[in-house]
Amino acid sequence: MSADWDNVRSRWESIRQAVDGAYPAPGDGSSLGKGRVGLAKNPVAITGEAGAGKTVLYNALAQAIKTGDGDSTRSPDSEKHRTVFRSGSRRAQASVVVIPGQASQERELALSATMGGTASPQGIIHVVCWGHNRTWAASGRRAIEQTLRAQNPDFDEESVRAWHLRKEVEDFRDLCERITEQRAAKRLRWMLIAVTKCDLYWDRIDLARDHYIPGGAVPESEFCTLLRDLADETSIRLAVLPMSSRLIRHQFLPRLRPRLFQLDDEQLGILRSHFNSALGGLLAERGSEE
Ligand SMILES: Nc1nc2c(ncn2[C@@H]2O[C@H](COP(=O)(O)OP(=O)(O)OP(=O)(O)O)[C@@H](O)[C@H]2O)c(=O)[nH]1
Ligand SMILES: [Mg+2]
Repeated sequence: MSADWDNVRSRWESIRQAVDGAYPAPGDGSSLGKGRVGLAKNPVAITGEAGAGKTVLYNALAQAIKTGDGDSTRSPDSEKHRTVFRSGSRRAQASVVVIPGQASQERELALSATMGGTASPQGIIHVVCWGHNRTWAASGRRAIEQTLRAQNPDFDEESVRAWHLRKEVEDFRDLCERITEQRAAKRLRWMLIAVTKCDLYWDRIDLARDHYIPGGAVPESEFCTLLRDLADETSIRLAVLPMSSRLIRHQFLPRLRPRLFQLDDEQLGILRSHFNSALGGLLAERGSEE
């Protein structure tokens, strides 16, 4: 099945206009709530690179973050949640597993356990952040700095972003190959690409859109090519949405200038409620409603 990229793009655009004040947000008060322990319905996996924003995205969807809460820390293990998703009057149960981003035995085990056999998710939220990943350990930050300095002594924020984007696309390639070649995730029906941390690059949001949605930039990004192939080779429903889970400044590397957030709480709420309602729509498809 090939996706209608014009449609994907126009959905993105309507959210951008809502954040910029042209249209109101869907006021249906969607949210994830704590679910009863019961049959695993609607298994959803949250995937993506280390420091991309998976844990914080889950918490934002579950409305577990309040302004002023402490920051997130690296997740060494999978995080499993059973939740009830509320979108207007609709309720859908979901069991969500957040796969840790850093390459490790735990990550590999979690990925193969989640993607294989009967445990296959019906939906994947794949989290990307246009190169604004958090590198948790000081040793990791030093390693990036050394690599970049060797390539160019005047490396800057853009070089750090490019470094992360390269890793991000390889991570996505791996996910796509598991789905198309290894025939993992047999029950997979949809994938939502969450382009998160938009608050850090709202001034260049169109460039981010073209990096992640096919049909915009020429030549196309490698990410777009992978997404296009996924749409052509499978019947998975694909969506690409801008998102922001919390407002917090970003440090690329210790000696570089930090990037400040460019949105306010109200705009964050608009992004969140559009994301929630799209997710609610995907979860509610085909008999998964309570
Ligand atoms: N500005 C901004 N920062 C964010 C956003 N989402 C996450 N962050 C920050 O990015 C860092 C990483 O977020 P996490 O959600 O912990 O990352 P993760 O993908 O779970 O990372 P691993 O646990 O290593 O796999 C944290 O410092 C967050 O506060 C966002 O929407 N905007
Ligand atoms: Mg995490």
